[in-house]
Amino acid sequence: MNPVHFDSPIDALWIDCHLATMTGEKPYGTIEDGAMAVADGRIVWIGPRRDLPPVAESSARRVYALNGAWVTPGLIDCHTHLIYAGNRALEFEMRLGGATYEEIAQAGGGIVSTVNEVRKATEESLFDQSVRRLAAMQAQGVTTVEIKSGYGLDTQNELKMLRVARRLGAETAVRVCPTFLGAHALPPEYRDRSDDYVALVVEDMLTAVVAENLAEAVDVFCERIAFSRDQTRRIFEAATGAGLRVKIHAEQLSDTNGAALAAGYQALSADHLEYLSADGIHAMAAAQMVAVLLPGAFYFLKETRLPPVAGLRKAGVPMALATDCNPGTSPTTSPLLMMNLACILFGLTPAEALAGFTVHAARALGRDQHIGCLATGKMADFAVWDIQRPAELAYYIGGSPLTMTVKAGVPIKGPIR
Ligand code: DI6
Ligand code: FE
Repeated sequence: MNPVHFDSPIDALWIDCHLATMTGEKPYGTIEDGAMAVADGRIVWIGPRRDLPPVAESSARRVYALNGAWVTPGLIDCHTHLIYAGNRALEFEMRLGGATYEEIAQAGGGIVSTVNEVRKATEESLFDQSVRRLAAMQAQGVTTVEIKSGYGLDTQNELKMLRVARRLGAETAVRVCPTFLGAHALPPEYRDRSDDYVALVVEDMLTAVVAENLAEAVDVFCERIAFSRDQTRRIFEAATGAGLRVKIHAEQLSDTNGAALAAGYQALSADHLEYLSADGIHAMAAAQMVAVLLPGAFYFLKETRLPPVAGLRKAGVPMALATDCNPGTSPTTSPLLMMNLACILFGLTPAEALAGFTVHAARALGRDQHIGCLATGKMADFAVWDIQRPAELAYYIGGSPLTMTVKAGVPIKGPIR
């Protein structure tokens, strides 16, 4: 039991609820009929209500009785391309008519068409289009989101995207973790000159991103239709040299052994991973990386090759889940739907799916010291759900039983701006 300090006043006491703490060995880390005390935005006491000292209720400035609701850590969406302009419904129709994602990309569609939209958009318009998606995520319990650049692909527009990310964090109730993904696709003006583009990413963009402190991590799309291993290495050298953590889009469409390459740079995570090999799994385990699985993209591209979930489990590699929210391969803002897809398509348990959007997602962002589970000392970021058991979160196909979210101890009500 944790020490109790109810001599100084606490800001809020949360009672009449069940807690899925996502700590310990048991699935969900359940505390039935639990209680949580919050002061200065952090959890200062958590446990079964019967252990709560009677003085706690009188020393709390506010008491929230939740009517038997379930409380989970606030959901963390650790891989998104949430900032973009326009959409790709036309391309969706083309794909349904028989064109493949790679064919569309090679014909100048795909990512590049979103790049054109983003370059045309003002910062204001990009913000307005993106904040709606963030609001939709928040309505599903999200309190932290990672957002990647990668649709600007020149210095000015990559910075524009990251400034929008910063504004989203400042002007909404959602915590934003920005990632620089200059190496997402080759912009048309660098056709056949990909090494020159990588030089621009490293020398120009990254320098500017670091100077303005606009990103916490650097990501690379390492794939035969994107950037090579050598190019990825060059970017990771520069990024780690500048003190940034790295992550990688790897093994999505083929096995380029990108996860193992990233392991050599103490990467936070490797993401997608349908084609991850046994060697890749072991490299990730040794480097204590997180495997970020993205069932939305798998579903939307009608992929058939499954990520090696059993191998990851056996090797003890934590599995996070994310929406991959993007206009081309995962046009969704729904973490709950991703949990359902991960259970049905990838064979995760509902408890693993929730861990994928909480404790393991926090680690994929290097934020696990402060968020991702409900424990003494953690930020009081949580979601309150009108459900009977936590498996319901992965059970519904769409829909959201969310009652409210709380960020740093503050209940978030209504529209998030
Ligand atoms: N992998 C993906 O699935 C997305 N980016 C990436 O590196 C696709 C992004 C897009 O098509 O706009
Ligand atoms: Fe992605």
